[in-house]
Amino acid sequence: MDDLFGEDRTFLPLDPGACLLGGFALANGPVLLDAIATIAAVAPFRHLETPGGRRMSVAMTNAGRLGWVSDRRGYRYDEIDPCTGKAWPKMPLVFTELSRHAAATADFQDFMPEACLINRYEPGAKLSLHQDRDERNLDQPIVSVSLGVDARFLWGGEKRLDRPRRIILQHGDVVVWGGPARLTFHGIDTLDLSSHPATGSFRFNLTFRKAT
Ligand code: MD6
Ligand code: FE
Repeated sequence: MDDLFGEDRTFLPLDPGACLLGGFALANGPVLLDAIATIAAVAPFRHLETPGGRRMSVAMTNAGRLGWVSDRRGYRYDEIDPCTGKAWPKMPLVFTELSRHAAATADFQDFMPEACLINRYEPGAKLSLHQDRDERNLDQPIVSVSLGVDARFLWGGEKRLDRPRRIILQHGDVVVWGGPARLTFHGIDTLDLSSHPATGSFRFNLTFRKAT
């Protein structure tokens, strides 16, 4: 699908090692949203505390062997959900297969996700510029799936102060990045109040990682 500027969103390179696969997950949207609801019934969305003591505006949960968590002690991956004291819900097969297919399409073969962080944004929520560096294996890419309300994705550089580009992420879009782009600073700008037929005022994001 082309946008007004004639860019091909079905495979849009962002930087070496990073690309947007526009609409890649569109056909799986309903199944993915069903799976998110099933996961959240067991491991509820919660607003984690940052190591600095602030409540994150994005609500999070996880699926898979490992889940990403944050508290006063720092950021880490944990096999146990601190909310329930139990293991995280299993990664649904559709998650694993979609993320592997997206990674391979972006030329990262044999991606094997261990963790799926599920982010839920409400209007006003945002995610400040950050690097994903809590994973031991930085050779593996990250696969990120957007569902629901559009977001302005901030795509920066190697340094926090590099001025970020703004890229609109829509329902069904997938971003894959790794290799030379693996430590690129990125974030999500404050979510607008709007509505999507599949999710109401929410945006969901799935990020798949090999954590260990
Ligand atoms: C989001 N995503 O799209 C936030 N991190 O809601 C991330 O922070 C992110 O999309 C690493 C890789 C892909 C991502
Ligand atoms: Fe991130």
